[in-house]
Amino acid sequence: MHLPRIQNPIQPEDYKKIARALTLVENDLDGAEDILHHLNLNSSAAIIGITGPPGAGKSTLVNALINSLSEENKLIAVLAVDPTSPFNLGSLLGDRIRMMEQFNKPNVYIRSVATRGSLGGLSAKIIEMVDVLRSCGFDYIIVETVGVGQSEVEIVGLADITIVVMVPESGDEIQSIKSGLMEIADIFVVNKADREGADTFANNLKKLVHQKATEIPVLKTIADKSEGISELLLAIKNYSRKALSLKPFLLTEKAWRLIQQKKMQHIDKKKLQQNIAEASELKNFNLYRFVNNYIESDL
Ligand SMILES: Nc1nc2c(ncn2[C@@H]2O[C@H](COP(=O)(O)OP(=O)(O)OP(=O)(O)O)[C@@H](O)[C@H]2O)c(=O)[nH]1
Ligand SMILES: [Mg+2]
Repeated sequence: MHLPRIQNPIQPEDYKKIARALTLVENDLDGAEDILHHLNLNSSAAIIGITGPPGAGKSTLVNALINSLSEENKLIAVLAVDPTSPFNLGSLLGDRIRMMEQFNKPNVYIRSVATRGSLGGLSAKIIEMVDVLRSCGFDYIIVETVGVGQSEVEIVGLADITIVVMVPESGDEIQSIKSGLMEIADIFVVNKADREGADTFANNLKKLVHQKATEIPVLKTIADKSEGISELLLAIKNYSRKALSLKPFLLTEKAWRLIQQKKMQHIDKKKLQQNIAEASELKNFNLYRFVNNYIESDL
């Protein structure tokens, strides 16, 4: 199957081809390997990861970014990673409605991706799906994920630029910024800057971030009014140039995850549980010895 090399406006048959290729790759169906082995990855697409707590305004921000980038005639793809938690169903429905206006834009492709929950966040095939989109010729590929621990870390290996979205009410989360988020964020956005406490929160965040002597921008936005979006886009574009020097690091992160997936694909967790249940009945059960034996016998 040949991937289309798209142009603006994207042709209806190309939308179909993209959707089909993504489905094959996402579900590892026949033809998926063939697509992946013939990707054209020389394009200069920018992969933007957007993560942050539920309801921070990530989708609204994506919407606003799409509007601005469309004015520049860019081709944009969005992968919205659905959280598996049923608590998010309400806002997911909201996402669909909010993003609906983009479905009429001939330069935009939007798809939601189910999480497998396996690694706590991102879908197992998200790296491959992004590369399919890159190969089709999109200029910007945006991946939205809800920040739930692991997925924030995973997104680093995937995206050229990781944007962490916070809100003025995230005061309590400042601890998590200290312990981890700082490493993954290339840009911090304080969204809902129309709310009380936004300036204080943004200033505290700035102080914290700049203590580490890094030059991570901290920007304020009001996504639903498209305020602060041009500043954010500028920061994204400035960062894209820097990201090039990180390429071997990013490629290593991706390779790591792909190898992990391939190595693990034959391991059936249910069977593993059965085996452990049986083995742990034995008197001198030892998990470390069990794991060693398991690896030697099964792989
Ligand atoms: N006051 C205010 N509300 C906003 C702003 N940006 C988004 N919202 C609202 O916040 C709510 C959540 O926005 P979403 O864009 O769905 O947030 P999200 O982070 O994508 O949510 P999940 O995908 O469920 O994690 C919506 O009702 C938005 O209209 C903002 O800048 N100010
Ligand atoms: Mg959302």
